[in-house]
Amino acid sequence: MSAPTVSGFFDYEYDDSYPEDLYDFEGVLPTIQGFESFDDAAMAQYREWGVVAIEGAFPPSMCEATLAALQDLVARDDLPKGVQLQFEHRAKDVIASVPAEERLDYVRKFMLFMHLDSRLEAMARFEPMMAVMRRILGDEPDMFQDMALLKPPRMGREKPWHQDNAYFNVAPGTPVVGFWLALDEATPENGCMFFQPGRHKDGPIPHFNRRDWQICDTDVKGRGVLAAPLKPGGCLVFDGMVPHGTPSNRSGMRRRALQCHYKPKSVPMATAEDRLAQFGSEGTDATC
Ligand SMILES: O=C(O)CCC(=O)C(=O)O
Repeated sequence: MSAPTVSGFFDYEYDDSYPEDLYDFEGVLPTIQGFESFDDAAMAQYREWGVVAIEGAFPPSMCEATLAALQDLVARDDLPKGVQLQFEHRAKDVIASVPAEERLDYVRKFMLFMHLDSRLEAMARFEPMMAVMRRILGDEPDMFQDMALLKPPRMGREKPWHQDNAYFNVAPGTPVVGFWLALDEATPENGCMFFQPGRHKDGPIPHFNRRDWQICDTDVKGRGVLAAPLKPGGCLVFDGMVPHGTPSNRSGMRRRALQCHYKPKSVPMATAEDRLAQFGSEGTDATC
């Protein structure tokens, strides 16, 4: 019997070490309850801090359907071109013998898959969430990217500090809203999100190719970090310019999450040159 075909590729071998105090935090991001609580005060916090945390945003049935859809998709051996499925490096020796329905526990990153399953499309177009997006963007939201970082137990590696717009070809000043949905309880131990609220106002920060395309560690430390723990079904709505990161999952707990990014429909995408002119470190004399 031949080994099962597995779509996807592996993360590179990496050194999972970073300064131990990189995710020290001064406090915890406050939460509101449900999208319907996204009122003027929440809007003011979004503008001021660049992030709002919402518990109980999605019903448990929708989270279960989302997880089932993710599990079904990564079990497929015929994923269409354009979909990116990346396993953790440490899954390399075992993945061929892992039952298809357990593959999700070995995935690092899954991208551009949302259109393949109506359960996921329903989640990405959940009207109470879209109403919040419309309010922030002042336009019809255009979902231009979807992704899941699954951070498997004891394997899931760090996503170093970054601004999301450093990854997107959008013109300077384009409002981008990130949406991050916790499918398991997310805690500081299993790799919840950490933010530097308010720092989106400082504009683009130089990014460097180190453990990832990231902000220099020394540019992060000691600058008002808040952790954003969430229960399953809780979500974060955040500005594409607010610095954030997630530590490695060194715990035995799953930390599955899904994220989408929205821009105003009337604003076109720009070029990689536009992006690097803002976030690239070459030519700016910056070192890391
Ligand atoms: O889910 C995570 O661990 C980090 C997500 C994130 O910040 C990103 O992919 O931009």
